[in-house]
Amino acid sequence: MPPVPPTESAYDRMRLRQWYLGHARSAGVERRVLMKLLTAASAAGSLTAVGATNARATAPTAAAQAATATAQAATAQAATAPSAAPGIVKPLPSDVFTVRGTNAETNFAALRSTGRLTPASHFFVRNHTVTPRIAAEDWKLTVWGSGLRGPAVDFGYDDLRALPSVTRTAFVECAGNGRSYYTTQQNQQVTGTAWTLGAIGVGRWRGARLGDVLRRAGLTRDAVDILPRGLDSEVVTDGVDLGRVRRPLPPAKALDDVILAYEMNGEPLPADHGFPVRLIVPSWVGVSNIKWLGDIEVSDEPLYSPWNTTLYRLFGDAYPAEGSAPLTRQSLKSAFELERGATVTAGRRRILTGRSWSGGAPVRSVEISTDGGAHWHHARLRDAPRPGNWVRWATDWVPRERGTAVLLARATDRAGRRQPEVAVHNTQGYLFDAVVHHEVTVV
Ligand SMILES: Nc1nc2c(c(=O)[nH]1)N[C@H]1C(S)=C(S)[C@@H](COP(=O)(O)O)O[C@H]1N2
Ligand SMILES: [Mo]
Repeated sequence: MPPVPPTESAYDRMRLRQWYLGHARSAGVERRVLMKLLTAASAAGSLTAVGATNARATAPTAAAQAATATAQAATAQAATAPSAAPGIVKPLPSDVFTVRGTNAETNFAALRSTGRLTPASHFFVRNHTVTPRIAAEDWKLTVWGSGLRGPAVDFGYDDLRALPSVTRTAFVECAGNGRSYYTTQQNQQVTGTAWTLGAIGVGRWRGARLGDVLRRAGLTRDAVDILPRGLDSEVVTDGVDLGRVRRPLPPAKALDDVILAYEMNGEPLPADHGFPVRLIVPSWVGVSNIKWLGDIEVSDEPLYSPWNTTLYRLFGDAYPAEGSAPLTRQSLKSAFELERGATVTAGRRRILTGRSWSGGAPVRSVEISTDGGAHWHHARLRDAPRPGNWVRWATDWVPRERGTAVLLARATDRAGRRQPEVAVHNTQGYLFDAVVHHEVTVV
């Protein structure tokens, strides 16, 4: 029987209390260092927007510079840089991607020609360092820790493929998707990669259930945290080595719908998206979906890493000093499949298309305004709403007045949540959910 924890936030409050009391272990980074980072994060009111992480030793100087550029500089750089991001293997044509430091954002307009699934050629990449090249035959996954009945258990690529497989359609979306709008739309400072709305993709993932693997490895009822870790290099931020990307999952989620994916859209995973095996954690923040998975610690005491203490919590005026609970579900967003500042012809009918999604519940409806919010009407949904997926929508528009028109799309999900006009600020710019102002020029 899987342990049944309380709600996500109650689970976390308990963990955080245990950690402060010294009853939880900081996995792989000193407690003292984490405490310092935590203090800095909660005090960070006036930081400039940066991609704060650098690839250790491997990134060329240009990459390091790009990764530490300010939001404005990053945007300017993206406009002029050749379509290459240090450490990303696949081609990044500039009509499809905007390079941001070690990451590549999908241009939403480029999704117009794609279906509900995002092809690998269009899927955004978020790399803390660089894409490692790993051969399937050299790869193994080690499951280990105090929450197992016995010693560590290894699974090879073929072992994993021999387990019963499941297929799930799910988005992977960075928690910072939409972050730049805190600054450009709300005039607030945030840290992190200055994404617009393209740090999301929807894949059809096939793999083994994490629950099956954990049970085979001898999971006990005493396990309280499951810590998957990537094989890419250590992440160094401001001179502090945070270790390899890892973030604990509560057993309730790990045993629910999480898979160890080896296929994306019917093909082996591409290198940039985690080959040979990555985690897929439906509806949760992107960082949960650990790529290039190498080991999983199963612990009978609570675990902490920078990715659930100083990073991926909400800090700021609206939140307690130690931050919110670690982020779990993604927020609600909508985007037009149209270039920003596009030129459209007055008096000519056109079809506006876009997509809306929510980590909370399937999208129920989408409203559109073509006059900056004075009038709203419902868009036609072109997909059946499903959890962890987006819906494509369309609406007709005949632009009348010449000049600037502000297009708005506002989704409501089945949990009753509707995109607000203003997102509540947090210092790291996570979970933006406000309606985005999409300006176009009518000529
Ligand atoms: N090992 C590892 N896993 C990782 C990351 C990483 O840098 N290293 N980035 C995370 C983040 S922040 C996001 S948003 C997603 C992005 O997945 P994608 O690059 O396949 O789009 O992967 C997550 N998994
Ligand atoms: Mo992310």
